[in-house]
Amino acid sequence: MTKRALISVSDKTGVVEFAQALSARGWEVLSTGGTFAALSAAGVPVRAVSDVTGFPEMMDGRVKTLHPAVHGGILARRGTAHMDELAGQGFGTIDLVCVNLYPFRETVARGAPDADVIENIDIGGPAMIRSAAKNHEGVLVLVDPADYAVALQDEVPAAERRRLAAKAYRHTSEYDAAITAYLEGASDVLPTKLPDALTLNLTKAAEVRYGENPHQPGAIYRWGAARGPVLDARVVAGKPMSFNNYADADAAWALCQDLAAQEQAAGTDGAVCVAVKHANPCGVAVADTVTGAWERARDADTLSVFGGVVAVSRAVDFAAAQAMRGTFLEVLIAPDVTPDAVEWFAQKKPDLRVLIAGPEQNVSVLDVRPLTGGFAVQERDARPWDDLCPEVVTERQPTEQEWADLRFAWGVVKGARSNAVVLAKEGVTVGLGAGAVSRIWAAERAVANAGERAQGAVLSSEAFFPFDDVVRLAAAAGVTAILQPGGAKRDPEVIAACNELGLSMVFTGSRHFRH
Ligand code: 93A
Repeated sequence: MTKRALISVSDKTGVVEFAQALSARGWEVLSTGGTFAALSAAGVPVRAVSDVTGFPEMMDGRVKTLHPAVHGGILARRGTAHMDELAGQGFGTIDLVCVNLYPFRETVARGAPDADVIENIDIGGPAMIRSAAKNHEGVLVLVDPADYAVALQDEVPAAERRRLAAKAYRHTSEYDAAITAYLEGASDVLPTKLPDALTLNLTKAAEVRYGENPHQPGAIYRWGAARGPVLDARVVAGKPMSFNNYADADAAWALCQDLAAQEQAAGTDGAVCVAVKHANPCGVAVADTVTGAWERARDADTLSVFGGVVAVSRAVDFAAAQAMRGTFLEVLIAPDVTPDAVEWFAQKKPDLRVLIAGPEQNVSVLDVRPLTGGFAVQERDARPWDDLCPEVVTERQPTEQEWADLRFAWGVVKGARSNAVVLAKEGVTVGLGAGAVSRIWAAERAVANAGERAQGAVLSSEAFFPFDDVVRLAAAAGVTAILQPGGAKRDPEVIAACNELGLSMVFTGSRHFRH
């Protein structure tokens, strides 16, 4: 009997050649709308699924393969009475199911509106994949173009069919996990692979006088229809934004939001203030009020905050505005600024750009770095603290206060350029070494910054320690607990140094490079 393959793929990589090869081997190929069009355009003999079901694709494609002619043809146990039941309905078997799913993760990743994301939840595809994988003794299931060649063998061994079935269930379960994460509001719906093509589609969003320096032309662009907290911020007072202001405000706001979410998840719900210089944090603090958070962040490094860009996680009121009186700042960005504060800024600090952050919907989760002739693209590092399984690797356990500080320091170090080391105490950074070309230099900078304040502070590093030198330096300065990813060859030496010096050390298993 003629064997039948149902091919319904969103990622059409290699599908024409595969269908051609099946057809040449005498298979009948059935396909859904888009796949049917692609195959017939390439001259591959193909039959529409709607011709087999006797129903047209309905509801914009929501219902195209959900029919007994399809699922009966897949699920009928070969060599049993199921075959008579199938024939009794006038249906034939489907012996191969080749399906990959609507690009759900990719749709989330490009910052599409919620309705588009929901429409990209595939129902019929996973149903067919799961049916075929259940009946893998009689049906081949293919979810990956890399496996197409396997199906072209004359006889596919039972073990191979089982491997393909397991792979199929892994595929649908990861797909469901991504949907669950999206619906629960997670920011990291991880694509296992970024799309083969990205449409950059950049349109000018704002003019700036020049780029990073006056001899470089520059402008601010929007990616597609994306909205951004800084890109779409309202400048309620001050001078026009510059190229560097945009870059630093975006960095400050992103770190501030991440830390505020972290505080909220930990149940402390403090106000966060982040001061940034040249895309790196220079003072970060949590407090009960915005005024308190600002004062602590400022005092963390009174020298570097001069000319800084400041983000706060709550509305700036008159009191907070006045607390900024004595410090020269370039930009302030907040979720809101009360009218009396705006008026005060406009009168007393006419140069300060005061921004009310724009709506954050559809913020791109992609992180793009320019290369000559292209871009390096990755997902933004949005891993939350709750994703980690921190493990204490020393005899000494961190105290409750140290745990809170380690979490806070980890949140800050993630937002700093590598190599980065952060010293923190009671919800404020006391020493920051960022953008250093060696880890020990980052640590030395942080310790020097901290001075006396290193006593009883914790230390966090975004990457592991190749040697025990950072531990010895930190201990000599008075640091009591250290958090780092772990995973270096000399970890045993590093842990031994902590034990010898009476420090606690926590491994997170997760590094956070930011080059
Ligand atoms: O909208 S669906 O959930 N309803 C269905 O009945 C259905 N059947 C196949 N999506 C469905 N598919 C999916 O369509 C497949 O998983 C595949 O990703 C896509 C292929 O559509 P086309 O052939 O029209 O490009």
